[in-house]
Amino acid sequence: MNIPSELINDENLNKLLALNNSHVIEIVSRYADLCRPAKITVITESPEDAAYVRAKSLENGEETALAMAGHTYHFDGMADQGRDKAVTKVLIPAGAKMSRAINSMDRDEGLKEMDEKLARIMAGKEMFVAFFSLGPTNSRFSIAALQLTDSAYVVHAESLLYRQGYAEFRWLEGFNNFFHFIHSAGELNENRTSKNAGDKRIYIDLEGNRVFSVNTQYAGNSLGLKKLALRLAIKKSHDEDWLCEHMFVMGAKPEGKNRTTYFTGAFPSACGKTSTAMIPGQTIIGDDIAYLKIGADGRAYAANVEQGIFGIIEDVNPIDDPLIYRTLTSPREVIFSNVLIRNDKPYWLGMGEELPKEGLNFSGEWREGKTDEAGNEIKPAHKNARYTIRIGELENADPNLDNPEGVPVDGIIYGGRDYDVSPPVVESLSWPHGVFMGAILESETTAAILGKPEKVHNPMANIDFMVVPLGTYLKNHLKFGSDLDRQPKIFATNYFLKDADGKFLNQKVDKKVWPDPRRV
Ligand code: SPV
Ligand code: MN
Repeated sequence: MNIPSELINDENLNKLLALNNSHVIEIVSRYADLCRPAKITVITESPEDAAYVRAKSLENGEETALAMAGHTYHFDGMADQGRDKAVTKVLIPAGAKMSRAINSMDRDEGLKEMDEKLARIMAGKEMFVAFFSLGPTNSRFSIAALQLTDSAYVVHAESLLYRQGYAEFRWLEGFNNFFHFIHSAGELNENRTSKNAGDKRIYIDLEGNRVFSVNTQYAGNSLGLKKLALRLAIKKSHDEDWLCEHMFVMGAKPEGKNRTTYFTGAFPSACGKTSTAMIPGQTIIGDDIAYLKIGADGRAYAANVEQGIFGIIEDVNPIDDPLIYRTLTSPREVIFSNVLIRNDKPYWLGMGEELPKEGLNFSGEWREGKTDEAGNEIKPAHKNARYTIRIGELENADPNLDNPEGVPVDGIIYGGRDYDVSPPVVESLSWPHGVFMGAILESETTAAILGKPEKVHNPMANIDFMVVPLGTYLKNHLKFGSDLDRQPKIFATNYFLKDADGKFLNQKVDKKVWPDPRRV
C-alpha cells in the first residue's frame, strides 16, 4: 500500500522513508486513504517541526495565545470535559472472555464501526504523523508510539508530556513492536471544539497494539500516549511480567539526612496523586503513570512514562501549591484547558484571587449566572480544567527524571477518596497483604470522569484502564513481588475521612507546612 501521492510532499515522505519501517508506511497509508486529509505532515524531533505544530494549533484556532509568553489556552466542548467511560471499549476477539467490570465489545464489530466513522473524517484537514516514546528514551522501559491525528493541539500537548520518539523508531530497525493511535477530533464547531462529541468512540484494539479515538478532544480521550497507551501497556506488562500502573513516582527526603527514598503511589483521578507527588521538600519524577520492572539487583525500578503533567488546576494557588503556581504564572510553554479567559489572562477555581464576572470559557461567552441546557449553573472554569507543562520546569524536579534505568522503589502507596471507612494510614504486613489493600481500594468518582459521582471499587486506581481480567492483573502483582529480592513496603492512605456532620476530619493541618492533600 502506498500513501496517496497527492496527500504528501517529498520532504514529508522522506521523513517517513528514513525510518525504514514498512509497518509505519502501511499504517499511514491505510489511514490517509480512509480519513482522506487534505495533506499529511510528518513531525520529527527537530525544533522546526515542534514550532510548526505550535504555530498550526494557533492558526487553526485549537489554541489561542495568552498575554504571557508561551502560554496558550484550549477549550474542549461542553460534552467533552472528562474521560468518557461509556464509549471507551476494549475490542474482544470472538470467544475471548473479559471481566464484567471492563467495558468491551466484539472486535470485528468495533473495527467495522471505526472504519465507518473514520471514512473521510479528515476531509479538508491536515493529518499529523508524530513519534513519541513512552518512558525514557533508549531504555528498557521505552515503548515507541506513533500518533496519527488531525489535531495540532493533540501533538502539541504530547510534545510537552512525552519524550520525542523519532529516533526510537529508527532503532526499531523495521520491526512492528510499537503502539499506534489514530485520532480525529471530527467536525469542529466555530469555537474549534468537537461538534459530534455525542458520537465519540474510543476503541482499544489489543491485538493490533492500537487505539482509535474519534469525535473528542479532551486529552484523556484523545492523546494516544496518555490513558489510551496505558491500556495497551497493561496488556504488554502482563505478557512480559512487569507492572504498568496509574502511579506517581516521587523522591522522599528525610529531614537532615542526605538520602532519597523513592515511592510510587496509585490514587484514582482527582484524589491527591499530584499533591502527594508534590509534597513540599520532596522531589517529583511523575504524577500519573509508571512502569515498574525488576532490576538486576532484585529491586523494583520505576520509570515515569511521561515527562510532563496534565494536572487539575482547581485549587492551585500560592499557598497550597506554590511551585506549580509559580510555574503557571511565569513565561514558559503552558497549555491551559477549560479555564476562564478575560483580557488574555487565565482564571480558575480556587486560584486565590477573585474571578472576573464574565469572560470566555468552554461554554462560549460566559457571565455569572449562565446556565446550561439542563438549567444548571456553569461555573467560570470547569472543575476538571487542567494545565499541561513539562516536569523539568518545576523547581522540585528529581535529577533522575529521565534516568533510563528508572529509580529503585522502596514504598508503594494506595489511596482513595473514601469518606467513611478507610483509616488515614495503614502499613501492610507483607507484599501479598499490600496487594490485597490495593485491590480493595474504594473511591468516589470525580470530575475527571463524565457522569455523577459514585462510590466505585477501583483496584490499584487502575480499573478504568483495565484490559485483562482482574484476577490475572492481581496475580501479576503477586508474582512481581515474589520475584523481587527486596520488596517495597506497601501503604494505604485516605485523606478524605469525614465526621458525622460531613466535615473533613483532618482539617486542622497547618497549611504553610503541609498543604491540604485533598487538592488533587
Ligand atoms: C486522570 O483522569 O486520571 C488523568 C487525566 O490523569 S486524563 O488524561 O483524563 O486521564
Ligand atoms: Mn490519571
